[in-house]
Amino acid sequence: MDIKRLNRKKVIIIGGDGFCGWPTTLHLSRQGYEVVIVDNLSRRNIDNELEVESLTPIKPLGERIKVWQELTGHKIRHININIAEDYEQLLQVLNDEKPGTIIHFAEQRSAPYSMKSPRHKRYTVNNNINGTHNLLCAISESELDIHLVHLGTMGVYGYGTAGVKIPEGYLEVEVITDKGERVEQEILYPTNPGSVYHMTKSQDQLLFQYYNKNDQMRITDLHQGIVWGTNTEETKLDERLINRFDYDGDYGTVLNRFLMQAALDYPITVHGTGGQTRAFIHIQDTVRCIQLAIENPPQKEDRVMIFNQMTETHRIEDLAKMVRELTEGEIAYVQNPRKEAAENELHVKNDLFLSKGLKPTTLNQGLLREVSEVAKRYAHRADLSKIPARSVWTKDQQPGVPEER
Ligand code: NAD
Ligand code: USQ
Repeated sequence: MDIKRLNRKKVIIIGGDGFCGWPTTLHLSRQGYEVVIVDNLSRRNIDNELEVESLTPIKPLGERIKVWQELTGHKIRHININIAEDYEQLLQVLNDEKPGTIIHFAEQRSAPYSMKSPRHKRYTVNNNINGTHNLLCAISESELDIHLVHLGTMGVYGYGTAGVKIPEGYLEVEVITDKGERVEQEILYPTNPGSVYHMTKSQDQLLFQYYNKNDQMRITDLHQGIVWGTNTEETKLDERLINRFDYDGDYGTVLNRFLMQAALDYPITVHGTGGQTRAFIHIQDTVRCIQLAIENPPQKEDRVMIFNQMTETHRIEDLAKMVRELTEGEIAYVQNPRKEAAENELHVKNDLFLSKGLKPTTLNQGLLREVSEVAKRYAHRADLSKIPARSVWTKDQQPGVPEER
């Protein structure tokens, strides 16, 4: 492989039109990276399918890119490819562009959407696993020494690990051989996905292990927690650069949903008892972490580098109470439409990002208020009928609808 052929300051962002991808695109463009977005706009089509829109009025991708260039002089290009299907075109893009880094955001990322029906389960598996494998295969076939940075999820670990601090990807185990000798071994932390979506991320991990071992591919897998917030320093520069704000029962993530619900005088929908504990990260830290990951690539001989991309953990009920205090909202304990533990502890290591210089943005009243104000500003765009989580994990479960709605 000829390292010199690569443009180290060029980044292909696959999924660069999405919630995490768009602010990352702008952040890296501002930092002097040449950015090419590859995105088939499937997320916008899913909005059409679900008959829902981002709470914030997002502009077409072409307009977003034009506004950014007018404001900053930085050029961004967009190539419309379905990476799960258009293998030859994807390979051509890699050979033409020769990027130093590819960031892979392009997966169907909603757990409830992945559980809606057999069609949604199959779409999620086909899109996510084929997309990831096509990308690995294309990098291998191109013979370019590209660093692949993938957005994975904390959900691959499962959440029921009382008393165990979740390590960054790997677990040291002691194996007893048939001669009775104790041998130390490092294995991938056993996966325990909670939805078809999370299962695809578990499968991704094996694909990375294999290509890393076979092709010495340089891969960083970021096990990200639930992202909250909407805007970043760059998306705030002009309303036409605004980021998505998903609030519906399929794509809205929990803290943003709670803030939006309270802002709209809708009951805060806690699933079950709210004893579930989850890992969180603010969108501004997402983009910072990705820059840190790009700038600290693994060496060719290294194993897949896994970072836990999260800054704090919270119980869902505690978040609901925090939002209630901030906004005087009301909490509704609704049926849990998911199959998940009613209560769990969660302790997570995130030493790698801290060691690379991340200064975590943790939950604070100012930031919560900022999201709540965005929700209030665009409240008139909300369709209240889209708020309840209606996708159930098994047929005998009930949707998460507050009683009076
Ligand atoms: P998103 O749905 O907003 O963005 C994904 C983007 O990828 C969309 O623009 C979509 O059009 C594109 N895409 C999907 N499939 C594609 C394909 N086959 N070919 C080309 N483009 C395709 O999702 P997001 O919230 O920005 O999440 C990005 C990544 O981060 C996902 O992999 C997700 O699993 C991961 N992640 C997200 C969160 C979160 O809270 N949002 C948390 C942890 C991890
Ligand atoms: N929940 C509620 N009320 C709601 C919505 C959700 O109580 O109105 C609960 C859910 O039951 C769950 C928790 O909040 O226990 C988190 O749900 P979520 O939708 O915010 O997060 P999740 O489905 O796990 O998925 C999101 C992203 C996904 C990412 C994942 C990171 O959509 O792409 O991988 O967060 S993690 O959770 O760490 O695996």
